[in-house]
Amino acid sequence: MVNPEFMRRCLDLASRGRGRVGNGALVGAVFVRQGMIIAEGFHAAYGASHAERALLDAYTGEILPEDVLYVNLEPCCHQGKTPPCTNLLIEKGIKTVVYGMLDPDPRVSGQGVQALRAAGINVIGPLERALCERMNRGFVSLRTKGRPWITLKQARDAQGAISNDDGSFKKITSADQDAWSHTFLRARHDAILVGVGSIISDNPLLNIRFAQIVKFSQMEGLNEDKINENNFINPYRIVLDPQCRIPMDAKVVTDTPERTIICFNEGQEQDEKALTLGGRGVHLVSLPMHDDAFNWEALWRVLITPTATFPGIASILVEGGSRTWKEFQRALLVDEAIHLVGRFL
Ligand code: AOF
Ligand code: ZN
Repeated sequence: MVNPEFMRRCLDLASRGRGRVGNGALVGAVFVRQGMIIAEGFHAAYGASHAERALLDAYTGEILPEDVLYVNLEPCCHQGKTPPCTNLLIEKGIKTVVYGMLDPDPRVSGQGVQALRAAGINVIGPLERALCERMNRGFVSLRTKGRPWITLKQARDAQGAISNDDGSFKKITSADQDAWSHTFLRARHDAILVGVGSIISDNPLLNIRFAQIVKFSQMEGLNEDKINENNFINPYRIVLDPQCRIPMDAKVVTDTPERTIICFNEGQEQDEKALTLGGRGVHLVSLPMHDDAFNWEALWRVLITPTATFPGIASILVEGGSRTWKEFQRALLVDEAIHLVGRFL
C-alpha cells in the first residue's frame, strides 16, 4: 500500500531547500491519488511555509478519502513561525499520512503522529528512515547535540603531503575530484570552514563552481523565466582567524563577502581591519579562546541562531589545513571524515 518511491520524491523536493532553510529542516511532501502524484510542496526557505502547507496552498482540488500524503518528516504540532501542520492536515480531511522519520525537535517528537492519530488519521511510518535521517543530519544534529553536523575533508597526494615542503599551495586533486567534492561535499553542507592559514597560503574561493548539479528547470522542462537563477546557493565560508590576519584582498572577502563569516578572538571588534570587513558585509564573530582554541560552544550558539541577515546553519565541511583538522579531532567534533587522494606527483 505504501510506496517508498514517493518518499524518495519527497527527499528530492526537500533538497531544494538546501542552503535556504537555515537552522530548520529539509522537508518535501507529495500528495498521491491512485498511485500517481497529484501535488507537491517543499519547505523552501527559513520562515517560509512548511512543506505540507506549501503543498496544500498550491493544491486547491478535492481531497478524497483514498488520497495519501507523504512527507519525509513527521508533521509538526506546535505553533512556531507558522501554525501546526497537524491542524491543517486534519482540517483538510486527509485520511492517510505516510512519514519518513520522527521529528527530533522536542516540541514535536512523536506528538505530531499522536495528534493525527487522535483525529482518526491513518498514520504510517517511518518509511525510508535511513535516507530521511541522512538528508536531515544537520537538522538532527542541531536538535539533539546543539551543534551542526561536521564533516572533515582532507586531500593528500600519494605520499601523504598536503602542501609543498615549504608550506606553499600545492594542487593535489584532479578536476574530476574537484567536481565530485563540489557536488557531493560542498554543495551538501551549509558552510565550508578553514583556518586563516589556508586563506593566506592558497587564497581559495570556497564556493561550488565545479558542482555538477542539474538545474531544477532543466530537470523538469519548466520555463526558465520562472526560475530564480540563484537556484544553487554557495555555502557560507567560515574562517577561523583569531588575530584578524586575513589579507584584505583575499577572495573570500572580495567575492560575495556577505557569504563569509570570520571568527576572531574577543577584543578584535574595534580593530580597523575588522571594521572595514564588517562594512563590506562580512559577518564578524568574536569568541572567547582557551589554550589557543576557540570556545566551540560559543561558536555553535552564534552559528545555529538565526538573525535578520543570517538564517543559521546546520552543517559544516571542514576543509583544512592540518592545524584546523587537528583541533576538530582533538575536540571530538568530527561526525564524518572524507579523504581524497590526489594522483599528481
Ligand atoms: C513540518 N514540515 O516542512 C518543516 C517542519 O519555526 P518553525 O515554525 O519553522 O518550526 C520549526 C520546526 O518545525 C522544526 O524544528 C521542525 O520541528 C519543524 N519543521 N515540520 O511539519 C516542515 N520544516
Ligand atoms: Zn509544520
